[in-house]
Amino acid sequence: MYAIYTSPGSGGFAAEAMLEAGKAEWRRRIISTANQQHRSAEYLKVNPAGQVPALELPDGQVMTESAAICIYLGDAHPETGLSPSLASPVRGPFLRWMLYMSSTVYPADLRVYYASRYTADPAGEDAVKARALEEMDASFALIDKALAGRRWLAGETMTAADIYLLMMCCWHPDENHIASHCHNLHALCERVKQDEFVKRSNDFHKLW
Ligand SMILES: N[C@@H](CCC(=O)N[C@@H](CS)C(=O)NCC(=O)O)C(=O)O
Repeated sequence: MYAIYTSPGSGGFAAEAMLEAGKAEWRRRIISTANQQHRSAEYLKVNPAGQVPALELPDGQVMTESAAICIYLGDAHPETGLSPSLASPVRGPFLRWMLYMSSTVYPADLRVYYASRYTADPAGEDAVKARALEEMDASFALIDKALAGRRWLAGETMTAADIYLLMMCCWHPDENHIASHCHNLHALCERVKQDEFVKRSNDFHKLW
């Protein structure tokens, strides 16, 4: 059985949609970041970085990094079609977008939410936040352009990249930004929200 360490509204959202889609046996272990449970000595033994999500595999190994977890679960449950195989021409674009989001958009979002961690000068926090938001918006504009004429980010069917992208968009501090500035992206998000496994993950995460 898998176990996912997760907190409401966190990067666990995409991982849990993948677990649901894979019809895997799994359980949720709630680590409330709001209550600082991710800083507890017990949880730091699971993920020394003190972050969620973390996935415990059936053999007891622990994986961290939300994008890696999603790619892995898609690979482990190929019948979902959510992680295109190495034999697929879509594998390259799929990995490209997963890593782009986890290495660019997600960190920019963390700078928006935890601005105080990114400057030694308390007076600089607003500037950190403003620049990080600009970076998020530039990334969303880039993705929106790449989506012109496409239904999905990679290939012709929904993949984990689309679920991950929905999560990034839901984290935008201005809930109207995507709908008003990124029309292709907004349409994709509305499509992904219809997926039953995504809906089930959102029952816990309440991203929308
Ligand atoms: N690179 C990590 C980032 C994980 C991360 O920062 N998670 C946030 C929640 S979305 C967290 O644990 N925040 C608590 C904190 O940093 O104090 C990933 O993709 O999994």
